[in-house]
Amino acid sequence: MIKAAARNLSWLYARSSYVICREIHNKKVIFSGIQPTGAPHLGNYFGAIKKWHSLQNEQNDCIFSIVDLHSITLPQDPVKLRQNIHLMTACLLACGIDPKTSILFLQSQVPQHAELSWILGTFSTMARLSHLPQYKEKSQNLDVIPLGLFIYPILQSADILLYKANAIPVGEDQLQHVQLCQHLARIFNNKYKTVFPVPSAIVDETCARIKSLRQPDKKMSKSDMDFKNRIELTDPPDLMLKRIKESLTDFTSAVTYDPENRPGVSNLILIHSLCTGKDFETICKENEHLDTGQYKLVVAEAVIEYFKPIQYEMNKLLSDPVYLTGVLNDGKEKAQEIASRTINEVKEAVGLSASCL
Ligand code: AQP
Repeated sequence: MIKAAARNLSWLYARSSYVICREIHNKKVIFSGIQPTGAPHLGNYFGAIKKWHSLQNEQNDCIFSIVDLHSITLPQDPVKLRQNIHLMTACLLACGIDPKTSILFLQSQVPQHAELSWILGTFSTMARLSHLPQYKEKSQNLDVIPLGLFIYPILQSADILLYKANAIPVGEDQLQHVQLCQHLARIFNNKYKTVFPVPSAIVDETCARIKSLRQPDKKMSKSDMDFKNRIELTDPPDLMLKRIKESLTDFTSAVTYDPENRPGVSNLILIHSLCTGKDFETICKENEHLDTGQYKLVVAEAVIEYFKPIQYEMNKLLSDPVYLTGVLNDGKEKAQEIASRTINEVKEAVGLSASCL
């Protein structure tokens, strides 16, 4: 009988350790970043931040960075940049990023990002970087192209690999950059037998590319000079209404979802769907008696309602800059601990180490 009980007990242990192992195995290390180039817009929120929040709540190891080193690839006013760092911190917290369960930090406070970026740069080629679509798009209107604009995808790879992240939640615009990171991880692993996990992008197809309001063939973007193209999370309700009223639709008045032929109204239906959880078909059916002008008011109401609690929280946080600085300082400590372990491993592998002398 005692033997039988012991057998049962060991079976129980074996079973529970299997469950625990499986959970550890399934737990992902998530890394993602956002530039402090202004307030986040609906594209940032639905394409990235909302996913960060759900990944955090699924008990993954989440590391989120406000990537200020990336933001200076194009000129920034120092006073405005500092303000934007605080603003972005408040926005992320208000959107549910919890600094107790996730690491939230400012990229420039962890110098290992720049160090690893240099090392990875020695494995990359100018040919590969010059084919990246974001570089081509952003450099086409510049007479003089800053070097940072050319090499920032390598810094992005360093951001990811420094934390040995295996999953990167991003919008569609970042897919080629994650592919570059995969390529660099493989090259490094082959050469030095050091194991960087080869990360995968997590892209939610429905909201991977929220379009610009007035140029629906382009993505909504913070760096767009025309504010009318986006809705920022900090926009007061009347401004959100104004932006949606001024959005570009077409000469057909019906509310129908057809992203190919009717990108403007389809973008509004997508935003409406993301704010209400209703599917496209239900939305079109419910609003079939309206023309697109009237429908814009319905969309605006949904957007305003959705962001009301986030805005309330954000305003509270913005009135406490000491707390915001404290959050980033705590995050820096935690990020540095991981980053310094990885950079030491990398330096050792490459031979950048005096330890064998
Ligand atoms: N329109 C979008 N739809 C879906 N996801 C988007 N993202 C950006 N725009 C959209 C995702 O948001 C995350 C943060 O990206 P970012 O800081 O580079 O934001 P941005 O709006 O793209 O900012 P900028 O200043 O306008 O950057 P660029 O220079 O890229 O045009 C990323 O995961 C991004 O995919």
